[in-house]
Amino acid sequence: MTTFKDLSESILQGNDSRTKELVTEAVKSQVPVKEILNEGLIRAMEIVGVKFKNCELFVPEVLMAARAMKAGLEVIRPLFEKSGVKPMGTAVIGTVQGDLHDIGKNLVTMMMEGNGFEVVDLGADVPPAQFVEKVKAKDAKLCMMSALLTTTMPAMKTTIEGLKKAGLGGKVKTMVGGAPVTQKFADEIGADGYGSNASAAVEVAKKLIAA
Ligand code: B1M
Repeated sequence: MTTFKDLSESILQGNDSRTKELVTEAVKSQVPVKEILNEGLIRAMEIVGVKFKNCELFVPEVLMAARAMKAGLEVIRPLFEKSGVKPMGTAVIGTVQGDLHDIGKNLVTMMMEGNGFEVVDLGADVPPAQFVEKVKAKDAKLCMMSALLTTTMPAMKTTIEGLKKAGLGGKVKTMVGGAPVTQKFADEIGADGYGSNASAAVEVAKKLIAA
């Protein structure tokens, strides 16, 4: 039987095939998907973060861990996707310009899709103009921005300003998130919503759509 300790170890070792195997085993043993995600995959990346900060892990190891985590995510992704659910609305999502961190953004995407949103994922390092263009083209109800670096957080403000300049201010709701982002920052830059984690992001997105 898979333990979260085994799962953490396989992610820390950057072993993607083992991670996939362990997540598959956990699913077969009927461990709730949310638990696999929160207690297994996300917890492991938190440990990676601490080790990275303490210089116990370096960029290549962190990248391998990220790849292993993604392999685990792919196993549970279909379980989040409900078939036949009418889309709640379209959301455009991306990691802002200058920022390559995409794991948290991918999690938010997955949770949004699992909750019936149609999500257009622009990837990482997304310039403000690209957000604006896609929101317009897809008539999106939500523009969701992720940032993991304090240095890239200002790009969220620039993007919100770009949407307003393009006349989309009243049409699209903006949401921000990522480890260094706070509710206070979201308020300061005029974002409509903030999510501290992927589940919270979905709840906030639903409220914004309903408003
Ligand atoms: Co980077 N990195 N990194 N890194 N990295 C951090 C962010 C850092 C905190 C590490 C540290 O020093 N402790 C630090 C930032 C410091 C700062 O800005 N104050 C840092 C740094 C400095 C850097 C580089 C500059 C390092 C270098 O090159 N010297 C460089 C920058 C590259 C760039 O972006 N231009 C860099 C590079 C990398 C890798 C490429 C090696 C890799 C990224 C791989 C990838 O994403 N494909 C990486 C990683 C993996 C990390 C850490 C270790 C883990 C991030 C992660 O994936 N967490 C990270 C340390 C940490 O955060 N503890 C670190 C797991 C993920 C599930 O959490 O993304 O927070 P998170 O997402 C959460 C919530 O925040 C929220 O939901 C998610 C799920 O709950 N959320 C949203 C996220 N987006 C949301 C959007 C929403 C709502 C909620 O609405 C729109």
